[in-house]
Amino acid sequence: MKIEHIELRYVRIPLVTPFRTSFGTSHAKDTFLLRVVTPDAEGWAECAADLHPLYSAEFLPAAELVLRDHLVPRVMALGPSLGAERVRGALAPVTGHPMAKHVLETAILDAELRQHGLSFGRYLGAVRDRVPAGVSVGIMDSVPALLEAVGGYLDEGYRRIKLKIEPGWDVAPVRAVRERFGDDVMLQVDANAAYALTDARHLARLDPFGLLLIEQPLPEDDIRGHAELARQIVTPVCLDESITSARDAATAIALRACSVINIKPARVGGYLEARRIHDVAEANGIPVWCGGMLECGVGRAPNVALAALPNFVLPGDTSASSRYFAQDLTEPFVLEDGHLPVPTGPGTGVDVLPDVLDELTVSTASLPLEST
Ligand code: NPQ
Ligand code: MG
Repeated sequence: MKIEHIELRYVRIPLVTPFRTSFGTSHAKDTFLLRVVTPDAEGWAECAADLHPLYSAEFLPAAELVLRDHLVPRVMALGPSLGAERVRGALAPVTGHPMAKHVLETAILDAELRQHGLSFGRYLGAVRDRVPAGVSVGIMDSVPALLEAVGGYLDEGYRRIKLKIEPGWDVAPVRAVRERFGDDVMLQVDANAAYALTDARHLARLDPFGLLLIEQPLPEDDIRGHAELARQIVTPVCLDESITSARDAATAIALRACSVINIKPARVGGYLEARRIHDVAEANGIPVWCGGMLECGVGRAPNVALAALPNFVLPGDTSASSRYFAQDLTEPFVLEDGHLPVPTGPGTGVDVLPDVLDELTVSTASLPLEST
């Protein structure tokens, strides 16, 4: 495959409602779309990094720099042997930056699959044509406001509720949701690393509520802490930020630091590594689910395809477009009976809407293809 042009489109998409987590509040989705032009097809992908290095160390301006100065030159140096399955190896000498690697590999994979008329789902090994949708509910100013939001999502048909938690907003909101909506609601919580191991006894107060899991209670590098916490609480421990590769997954599983894994392709450097994590977890009897980074349709489509693999046995954060955006950059993903359809067209199976893209574009940059 020959790359003729690589372009970054920075976009800012307003959120329908502010999204608060233990690390901050977002009012809009800021990202860039990476477009790869080849003689036979175009590929598109969405960068999952935020403007600020809060969820992880990566952030958008750094992703652009590492792409321009380090990642794109290494991929171009592959010459005629360039292909999506070669990208991870070519980029391996560059330490870290999984989200920058992910956006480049995914755009190249999209171009390749479009060229061959193959969908992400078919390529990755999807076994379902639709996936159950969960929703991630931000930290609110009050319990009544939370109950109104959760009630609305349940009315829409979401199959699983995830509450964002932090110290001071954990037991009370979980109790309130259970009391109002009952024990049958599939309910889980996500701390985004906001706790310490010394909070173990406090977190054990969540045990009576029958949660599916608690996601990433401790800092990302604290695998041992998660293993110790998992011994002290009944709620299953799920890792998100801690898992950046299939090797991480194997380590965390072996050390009993988690009994569930959240797979985000962006966090692990792309869909090929995401599938390896799926396979490692499956071989160990560890269920996985597909996380989300407030993606627009460009990034949501391949996530939905991934979530159709066999060991994605829990509903993911693959919500409908309307959960985040009044106007998506693609045709919106719409909830049908609590599920999203797995796209079937070539590549991601979705296309950016040119008029919406123009309206929401903040700036455009071309990446030089000659190594400097
Ligand atoms: C998580 N996502 O599982 C992440 C965290 C997250 C759906 O809960 C801008 C960009 C804002 C990425 C807020 C969900 C974000 C973001 C939260 C990721 O931990
Ligand atoms: Mg998370």
